[in-house]
Amino acid sequence: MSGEVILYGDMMSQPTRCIVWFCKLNKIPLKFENIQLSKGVQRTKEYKAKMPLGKVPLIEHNGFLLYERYLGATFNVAEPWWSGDLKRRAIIDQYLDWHHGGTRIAAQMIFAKVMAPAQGINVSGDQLKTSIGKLEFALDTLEKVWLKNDEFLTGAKPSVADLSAVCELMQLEMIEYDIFKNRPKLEKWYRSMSKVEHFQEVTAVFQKVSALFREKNRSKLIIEITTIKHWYIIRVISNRTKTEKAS
Ligand SMILES: N[C@@H](CCC(=O)N[C@@H](CS)C(=O)NCC(=O)O)C(=O)O
Repeated sequence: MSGEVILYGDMMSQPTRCIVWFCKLNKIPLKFENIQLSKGVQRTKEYKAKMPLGKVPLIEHNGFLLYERYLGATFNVAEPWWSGDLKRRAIIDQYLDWHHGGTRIAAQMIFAKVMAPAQGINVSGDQLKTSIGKLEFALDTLEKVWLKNDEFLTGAKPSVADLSAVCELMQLEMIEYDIFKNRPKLEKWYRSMSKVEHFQEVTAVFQKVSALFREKNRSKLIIEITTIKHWYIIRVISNRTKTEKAS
């Protein structure tokens, strides 16, 4: 492949992590441009000139711009993460199509429990209940449909579908949401995926922020997160004992 591949993203974003992981596994070198979502960089005029939706990820290769995570076809990546076999590719697409209205519901929970409180947005108890209901349904669908016959979502081998799903579900660690209760297949699958090469390095930033967030929730630790390039600088400002129960 000739020409540099640039990924505009934020390692706190699920699809960004998925692309970084996919590229590492398939030895596609990437230049990473940090678009810090918490600072609103995605909404700046300069960024929107390239990505009018104002979202990450964005992939740029020799002037070709791609808004989604579907790099496999672009770079002709082969098994197991993508496939040259049309039927297997259709099965991968079938999951990815469902993913956006299914597994991606996890993001609604993170909005309700992490982002909305940070931005002073009120999420009603009813809204929260609806999100929990949809999430539980999605998790049951993963257990009972996608993992019904095979160890991975699209067959006996993992694919970009599994990378996408793991990157999404890991967010729920932040709010200590138990996704595995009564879901043994999901748990086995998640454990297998967390042993896939590069998992630790791709999720390191997220894991660190997630651990601090959990600690903050338990102890009212006040932290400030800034980034330089794609490194997160986390500063503990003060540590007070929490008096009320975490909600
Ligand atoms: N459709 C994209 C996801 C786009 C998306 O929702 N990105 C989020 C971060 S995960 C974003 O940029 N949010 C910032 C905003 O909406 O301001 C994919 O699944 O690959």
